[in-house]
Amino acid sequence: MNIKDYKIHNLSAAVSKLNLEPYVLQLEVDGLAIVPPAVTGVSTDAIDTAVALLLADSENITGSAFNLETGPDEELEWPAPAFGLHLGDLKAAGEVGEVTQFQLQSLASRHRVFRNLVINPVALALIEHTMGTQPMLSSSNAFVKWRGKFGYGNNLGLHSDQLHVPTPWGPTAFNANANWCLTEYTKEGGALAFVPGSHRESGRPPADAHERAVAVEAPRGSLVVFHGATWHGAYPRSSPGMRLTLSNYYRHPCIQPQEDVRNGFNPALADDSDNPGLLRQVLGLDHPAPYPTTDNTERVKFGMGWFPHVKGRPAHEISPLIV
Ligand SMILES: O=C(O)CCC(=O)C(=O)O
Ligand SMILES: [Fe+2]
Repeated sequence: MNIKDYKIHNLSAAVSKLNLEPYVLQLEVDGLAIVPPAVTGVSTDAIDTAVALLLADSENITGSAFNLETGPDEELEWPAPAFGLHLGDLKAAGEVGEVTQFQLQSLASRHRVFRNLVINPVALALIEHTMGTQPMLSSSNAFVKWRGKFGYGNNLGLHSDQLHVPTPWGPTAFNANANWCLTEYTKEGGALAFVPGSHRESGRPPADAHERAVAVEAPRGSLVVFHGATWHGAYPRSSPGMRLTLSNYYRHPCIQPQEDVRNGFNPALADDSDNPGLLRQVLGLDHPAPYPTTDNTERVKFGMGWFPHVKGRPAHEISPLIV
């Protein structure tokens, strides 16, 4: 199916047309589906472009060149802690290892290739299945990862993405995730780890959950979709080279976004995508909430914007209510 033809709220038709029944089954039973590149409709060229952009951005941000086969050319370190999270303290407590990963953020603003992945019909249909309603984007990030013993530590960093939602959780996802494997996923290569069926446990993982974790092994270009309740983390990368992941994180409309998409995304960029209307919808650019007020007159005009006026007269000209 072409992105141009995809419409939200026609889900079972989209699932059948896109041949997604096996992945809906995996989502239902395991809480996570691995969709091979041939099913996603995404070209190798698009994956190559995403990789080239992320490697260039990684060099631009850190100052070190990066190579898929060997990792960063130079050793990296975190900045001295300025406030809040003291990495130094965590490191002393054995909870942080060497620097082997960082994130690149707000990728929907970065390039058309990332915008098209946000509205990829296969990803959207599977995410919509987990939520039972129109998904919206919460954030679009990349995990840039290379070799290192520690990774997320002994418990593999297991967590559920919808961790801010009060428990007990039900079958409807409040968040769900589409991880695009921009490089091959193997256990030694630092693949995603997850606990099959954990989306039915209705809450966050216990301390020993990693004993039941399995690796998500998948070829480059695969799409991994998982329910916001599914316990997941990642293995450390023991093999040379890099693992690159695009994590498009979606939300149920009742959940606030991680990124301030409404104010941070230049709406003109939506036109530079394969389906501007759908992208605007998923980014929530035209969503009625929160009301887009700027000054007091605008407050009156936007909001509900539905006021009575005197019968038989044209609509009343409203002046600011507070000056
Ligand atoms: O692969 C990883 O490092 C973890 C990914 C993850 O937690 C996520 O995308 O929510
Ligand atoms: Fe996560």
